[in-house]
Amino acid sequence: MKSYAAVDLGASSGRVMVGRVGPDTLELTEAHRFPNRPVRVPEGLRWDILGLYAGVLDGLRAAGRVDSVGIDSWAVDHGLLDADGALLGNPVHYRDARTEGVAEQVWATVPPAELYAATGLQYAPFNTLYQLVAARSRPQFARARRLLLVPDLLTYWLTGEQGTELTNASTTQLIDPRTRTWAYGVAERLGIDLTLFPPLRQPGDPAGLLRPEVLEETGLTGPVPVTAVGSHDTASAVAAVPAGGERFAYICTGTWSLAGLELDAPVLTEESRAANFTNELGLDGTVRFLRNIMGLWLLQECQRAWGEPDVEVLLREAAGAPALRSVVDAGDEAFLAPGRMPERIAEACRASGQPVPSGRGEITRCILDSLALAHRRAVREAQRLADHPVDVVYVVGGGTRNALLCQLTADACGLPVVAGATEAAALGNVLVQARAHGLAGDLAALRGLLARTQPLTRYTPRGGTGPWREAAARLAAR
Ligand code: LFR
Repeated sequence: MKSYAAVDLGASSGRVMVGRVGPDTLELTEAHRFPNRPVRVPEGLRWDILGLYAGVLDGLRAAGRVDSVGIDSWAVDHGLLDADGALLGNPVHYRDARTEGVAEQVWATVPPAELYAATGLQYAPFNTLYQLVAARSRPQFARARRLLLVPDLLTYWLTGEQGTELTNASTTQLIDPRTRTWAYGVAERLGIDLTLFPPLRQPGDPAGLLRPEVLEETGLTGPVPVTAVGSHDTASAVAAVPAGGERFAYICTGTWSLAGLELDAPVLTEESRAANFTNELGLDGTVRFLRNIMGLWLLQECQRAWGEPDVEVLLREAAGAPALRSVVDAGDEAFLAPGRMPERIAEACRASGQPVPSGRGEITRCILDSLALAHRRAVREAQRLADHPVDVVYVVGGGTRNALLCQLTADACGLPVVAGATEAAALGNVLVQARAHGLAGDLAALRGLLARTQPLTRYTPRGGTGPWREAAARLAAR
């Protein structure tokens, strides 16, 4: 049996998990969890990357002896390094406003349809491409010689070695999902210097050894290898979907809901672009064809506004509130920025001529109904756009703790939901390391191990989908 440390950084917390893996064993324990608190300074919203790195070191110390370390995090964000390899400022948060209006500038050179045909990436204002165009007029950018995505930056600090892991690179909008390498044409037309990125690395590739200083600080005994994993957290989470066959959809729930399909090839049609589906790269040559939905961010922001009440209390109140009374479009970019969330939700209900939810229970219910409705829409549209029917929806990630959300998702989709793998990203991270260090098996075999070892809960749809169709029509009529 071998042990692996999975560093998994989410938008609101980071954790270091230890996975013990054998042919019929997969046990995950938490070594350390720490908050990830973005910081607003005069120039904008920033990640406290040094604090996160300190959390990683604390976690490795708590993890003790492991056979390898792997890192995953949210996507798109990055640090810039100068010629000496020193970090130039704090990485900018993807919810920062600096990319406002930047897409239009990009589209004047590469129209949106061409950009989609070349990169398969959904439009999101925070795609690394737009961030780079926003950044390049800044004096700091002139000094940048290297760009490292967040997990690659932390890997560099741990090992001294630089690389660009592919699944996360696919969220930059600078990768061609057909060739699985850089979209050279797009970069050239937009004047983006691809030599800023170190060479691509595949999940499973070696990424160096912990530096002697890191060993000393963590009390570990070397050599300890760092292994590239699906370093985009969603890539790791999709790898950990405990599905048996092929006819499944998945929803990775957490701060975001990422809902879609695993495919062998990207869908680059105009229809898919109009529906804002993305083609991110997954493990073993797969494509993650999915849509970003605002996810539990909507609730987290309300909790923050309400002084952090206990989520269990809110869910109990929501369960008693009237169902599907008011819904909002949980895919709407209008909800991306932080702040005033209860008011913004109320405004959206008012603007669409629906009753305005009042009180915490009703607002929480509105959020959960709206998320389930957005899950339904994404699962249905993905099947149609990819011509890939499904019989079951797997829900993984933090949202699996929310039984009401899982049940509403089953009801809305009119499909059974199987929920499990609460720490999906960490599980996928561990499995890719295990495979790189001797565990045999393709993706299906890894999923078999998950299905045999992880507790799963099945939710059967209740009633017909009529009320959900009606709620969808209400939003569409806006
Ligand atoms: C989820 C996630 C999403 C990505 C968003 C921003 O944690 O990685 O997949 O679109 O964060 O990076």
